[in-house]
Amino acid sequence: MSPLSPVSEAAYDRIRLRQWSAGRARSAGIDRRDLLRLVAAASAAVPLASVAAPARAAAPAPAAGLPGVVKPLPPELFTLRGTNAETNFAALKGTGLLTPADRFFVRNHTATPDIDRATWKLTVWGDGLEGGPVDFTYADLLRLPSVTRTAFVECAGNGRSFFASQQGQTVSGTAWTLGAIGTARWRGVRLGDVLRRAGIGRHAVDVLPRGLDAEVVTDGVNLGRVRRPLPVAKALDDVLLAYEMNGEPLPPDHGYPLRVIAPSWVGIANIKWLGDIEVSAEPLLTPWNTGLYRLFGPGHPPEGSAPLTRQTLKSAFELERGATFRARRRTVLTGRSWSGGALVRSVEVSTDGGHRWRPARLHDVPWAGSWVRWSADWVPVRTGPVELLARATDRSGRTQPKVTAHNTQGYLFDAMVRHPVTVS
Ligand SMILES: Nc1nc2c(c(=O)[nH]1)N[C@H]1C(S)=C(S)[C@@H](COP(=O)(O)O)O[C@H]1N2
Ligand SMILES: [Mo]
Repeated sequence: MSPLSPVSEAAYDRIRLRQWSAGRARSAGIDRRDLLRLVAAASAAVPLASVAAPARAAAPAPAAGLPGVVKPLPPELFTLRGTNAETNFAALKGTGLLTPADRFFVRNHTATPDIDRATWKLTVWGDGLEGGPVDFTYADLLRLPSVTRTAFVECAGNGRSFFASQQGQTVSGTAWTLGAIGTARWRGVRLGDVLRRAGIGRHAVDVLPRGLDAEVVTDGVNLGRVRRPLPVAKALDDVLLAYEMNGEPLPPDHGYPLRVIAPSWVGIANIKWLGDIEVSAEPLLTPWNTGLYRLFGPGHPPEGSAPLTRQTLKSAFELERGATFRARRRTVLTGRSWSGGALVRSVEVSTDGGHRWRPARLHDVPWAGSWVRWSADWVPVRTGPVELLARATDRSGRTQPKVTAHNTQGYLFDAMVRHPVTVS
């Protein structure tokens, strides 16, 4: 089978997993022993989320913000979590399908770097090319055919805190609620166009985009710069190199001047501040597809599941937790549902802790890699505390479950989330 023929994601991952177990894949930019240590730590649920002190911060911290993030992070829009900022879902109410950049979540391993577009270039290199390295300036990229597409970027750990708060389970990593997602209209060039211009060979199997932000040091191990391989089949399918977000140049915190957009895939695949892309004739391993971004724990092999690819099915209310409603007053509950797999088919809402369910109205045509807005009327009758729930069903017939199977790093939480409110 030619590596350039579209293999299914699952088949590819099974092959790469076998290669990894057999020691036949290459560790890119990190010692194999360090990688094995990371994998061992991951299976033991030792926190891996601590990161180096932010280096080369682009700007001093704004009043309501973080030292490593350029844009303001006012508390009505964001909840700060370490080097990251989670979007408050309530702040998405009335914003339309696209998430404005001022309220788009930020996930930084270290800090937003300060990059000068005039001297910046993208280098494509590696033994998967027919020839030597090829550089692209910003102007070169603007001259290539441009494409536009709406896609969400969502952290694989979005919803992680509910493993603990709803299921009583210990997981490591940033304690996101449901706001580690945003949807934007991205404009840029096809990664496939850039790779073909750089002379990708038929023997290429992995494509490794790497960021220009600082190296990540965790538990005394330097993991190097943020990088995570994409199989060639995905790289040549629907992946963009984006220079615009919602019609504006990419904001510094979201990858200026160029980032990867890998629709439907885990957030880590969407490498920001892109500096170079290695095209490899061998499968590549980095911390972000070995110890990180696999499922570890009961039911998974010691080296973890295959690397995570697609995001899962989720729903969220555009509402503060603990919001209050007046009894006997009609109110419209709003929210969003999304999936990286089969499209959302329907959404149901419960206003009595999950006993009775009724359909929500969908306000968008479900579209791959995007989300669907929905609403449901509610006239609360009984006063006191109550839990709201929303659950989506996708076109494969799968409905969000009551419980997500545990994994040590708390990825891909897809269970229904109980949203406490009070009626007074
Ligand atoms: N270079 C680089 N790219 C990165 C990251 C990073 O820290 N550095 N974080 C990744 C992760 S884990 C996520 S979830 C998304 C977040 O994108 P955003 O900050 O634009 O919302 O970017 C990804 N790309
Ligand atoms: Mo992420």
